[in-house]
Amino acid sequence: MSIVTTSKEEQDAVEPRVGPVPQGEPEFHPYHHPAAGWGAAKSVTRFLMSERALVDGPRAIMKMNHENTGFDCPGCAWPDDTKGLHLDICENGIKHVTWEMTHKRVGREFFAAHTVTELSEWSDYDLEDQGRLTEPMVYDPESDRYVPISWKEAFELVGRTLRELDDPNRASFYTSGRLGNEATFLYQLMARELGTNNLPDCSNMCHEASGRALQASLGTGKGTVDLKDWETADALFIFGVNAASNAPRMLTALAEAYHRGAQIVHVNPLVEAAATRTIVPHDFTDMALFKTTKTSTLNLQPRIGGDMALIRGMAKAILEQSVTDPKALDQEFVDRHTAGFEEYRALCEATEWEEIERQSGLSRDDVLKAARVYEEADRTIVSWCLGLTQHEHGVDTVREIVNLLLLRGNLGREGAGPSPVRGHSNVQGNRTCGIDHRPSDEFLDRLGEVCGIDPPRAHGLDTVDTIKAMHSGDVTVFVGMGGNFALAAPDTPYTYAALRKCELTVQVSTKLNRSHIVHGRQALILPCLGRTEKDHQRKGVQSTSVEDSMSMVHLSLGMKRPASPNLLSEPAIVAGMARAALPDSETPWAWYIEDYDRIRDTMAKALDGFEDFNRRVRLPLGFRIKQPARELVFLTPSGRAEFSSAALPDVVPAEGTLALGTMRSHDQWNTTIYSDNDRYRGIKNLRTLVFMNRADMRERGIEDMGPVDITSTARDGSHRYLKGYLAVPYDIPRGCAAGYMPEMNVLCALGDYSTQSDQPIMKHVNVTISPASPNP
Ligand SMILES: Nc1nc2c(c(=O)[nH]1)N[C@H]1C(S)=C(S)[C@@H](COP(=O)(O)OP(=O)(O)OC[C@H]3O[C@@H](n4cnc5c(=O)[nH]c(N)nc54)[C@H](O)[C@@H]3O)O[C@H]1N2
Ligand SMILES: Nc1nc2c(c(=O)[nH]1)N[C@H]1C(S)=C(S)[C@@H](COP(=O)(O)OP(=O)(O)OC[C@H]3O[C@@H](n4cnc5c(=O)[nH]c(N)nc54)[C@H](O)[C@@H]3O)O[C@H]1N2
Ligand SMILES: [Mo]
Repeated sequence: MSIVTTSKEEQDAVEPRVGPVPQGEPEFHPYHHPAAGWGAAKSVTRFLMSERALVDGPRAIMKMNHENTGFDCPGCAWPDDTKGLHLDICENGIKHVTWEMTHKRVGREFFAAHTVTELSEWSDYDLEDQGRLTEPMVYDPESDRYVPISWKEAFELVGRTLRELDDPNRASFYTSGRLGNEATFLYQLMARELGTNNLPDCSNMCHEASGRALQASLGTGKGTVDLKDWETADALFIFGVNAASNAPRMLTALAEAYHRGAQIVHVNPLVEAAATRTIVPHDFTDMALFKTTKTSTLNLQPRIGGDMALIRGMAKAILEQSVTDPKALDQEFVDRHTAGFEEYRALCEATEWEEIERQSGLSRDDVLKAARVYEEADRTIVSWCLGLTQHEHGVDTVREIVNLLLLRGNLGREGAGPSPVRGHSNVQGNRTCGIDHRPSDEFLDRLGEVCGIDPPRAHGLDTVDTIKAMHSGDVTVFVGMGGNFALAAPDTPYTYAALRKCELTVQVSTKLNRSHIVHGRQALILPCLGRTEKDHQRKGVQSTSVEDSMSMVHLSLGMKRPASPNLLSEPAIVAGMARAALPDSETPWAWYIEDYDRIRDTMAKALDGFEDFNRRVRLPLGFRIKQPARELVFLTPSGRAEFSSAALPDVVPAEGTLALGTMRSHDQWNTTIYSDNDRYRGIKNLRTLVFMNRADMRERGIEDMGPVDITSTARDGSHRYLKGYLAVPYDIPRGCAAGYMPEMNVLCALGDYSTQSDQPIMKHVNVTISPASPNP
């Protein structure tokens, strides 16, 4: 791998403000109220008012997540309630829907009035706040403005540029996880028919580690549990997720679990709101009576990256216990279904308690407490999100979770198993439907046969490799199906420079964002329908399907009038590009778009688990994709669930340095910022902050809310900086710090990605923090 450095000039070229102009002085008051409940209700009302959607908003929300008659919440990937509870909605889901339904529009007059250079100085908040895009636009270098272009000409520009490439691998096709399954399938088909597997996606920055770990251990890239399992588990371990903000409907599951007496253990360097108590938002009696429910029975605060040591400690304790109490271990399950146990047992024995304590940052007592909960539970689910995956050793850590589950046979039965919390609402479906830069031969064989193409076999580029290749000139065409690549990717200035070197950048989007402003020599903005909107095609109104975190596939049907008559659906945009780029294609692109059932009929033949797709997806709750591991069928080399035996990584920060985790505030959706507040963490009017342990602050002479400079040091020794951030004294272990993405992507070196998953290391950035130096 080549060493990547960022020059000072590249860094200075970055626009610093992402969020809105703060509405007042920065404030920090620790939050002591329950999660959700009235605070959430108040916040929703404020948001609906600001988007002028007080009438449409609530009406749409009543249609959200209905059994196959509404649209799927475009927010997180938490599954819909299986009991037909129609109001399973949350504050942030409402915000994401309302954001899409805004009455504001960003039309040709706007683009005529502002040069791109001028817009590059705008905050990301202001760019998106202009409202929904209304027609295709092309960059005009002479006037430095985006000007209108017809769809036909836009497709022709994409087609021509792709056709002229001397190698299809000079193009890269990014997917953000909102894209529905049908568009996803066509998109990957187009890329592969062109001849490339360059299919980077947001999952490369998100759950790549989970997929690889589960694949290696269990022969499936997904979790094995569903909501019913959540409803019957005796113990829930929740690692590294800020559920109250990022998967709020989990709160309901936690409250229910508490009521039935389940143990709920949260493992997180920060005690997040979901680890305290909640008012279940759709329980009207609870709301009326301010009745709170606890959502935690034990909180453990390991150091950043310390989870694997904690899990190893729990496994060690179980194995020690099993010497005197054979019931602690499910020896029969281990013998029948697993491989590699003896090696793992030896490794646990050899791992010293001191090392476990040092690496986890927890006392042996705390580790034993967690082990006891695990041992006493008959059915255990372990759930996790980015706190575990965005690390160098993310794969090993997720595999360690599986190790722990296997010890007590917590797999293939009700109420037990691994349960990753996915990010975007259809990020899991994207993978299932072919967005994978490392496709298996079986997948390609079948795709080739069903679709009559000869798919390329060489692995393609992921997110990090795409950025490197754009920077070096190897990739010259970038297509973004949704998302905001410029801001979401690590090493902001380097990523900007990479995008600017492209011959053509194409962004399929709903709103104006940074990825339109940071563009290639030629650039297109292609505006698409949102999920809430009616998708009219030749054979009538179409719905698309999505897959949630727990492998349920169901239909999503938009019912709002489109934001503009000149929008196309995502499948139609893919087909338009494909027809222009592949004039001799035998794929019936236009025919597919007339009726998405036709796409689904092809998917049924090409994809595993999609048999009889059109019928099953119309069942009231859709259908669940078969999970072999759930049936104790393991598609691994040994045919068994495989224990992994990885050494504990050294995660203790070097003297004077801190491990910094980048994360979301309550009021944002990835690169979309709703406000400068982070209610559950007690923050108002501030995003440029760093949460620190007070002792670490004192040691460095940093005042409460005092200005600091942050310097990261990459593996290659290069430095990156953020200046003038405010230090917030917080309940976080010593040696750890935390702050917000996407601002902090400036600190993440592109070269610092996991050697196990290729995921950028976004939760363990090596930094020094000092009182701010006065401006020169
Ligand atoms: N409202 C809202 N919902 C969202 C999103 C959003 O931006 N806004 N984003 C969506 C997407 S794409 C995703 S992937 C998910 C992300 O959901 P999360 O994983 O909750 O995302 P982050 O905000 O990055 O929060 C990471 C959590 O991990 C903790 N953490 C950091 N380092 C460690 C560690 O070493 N160990 C442990 N145990 N914990 C650690 C942090 O304290 C924080 O609580 O949410 C999805 N849902
Ligand atoms: N430092 C740091 N960086 C991170 C992370 C982190 O924790 N720390 N998290 C990473 C993770 S988990 C993820 S998933 C990525 C997120 O990366 P992305 O998915 O690329 O980014 P988003 O911010 O979700 O994309 C927002 C944009 O999507 C477009 N959009 C919204 N709805 C639709 C739609 O229906 N169709 C289309 N075509 N476009 C739409 C809008 O134009 C909007 O501006 O960021 C990653 N970056
Ligand atoms: Mo994500």
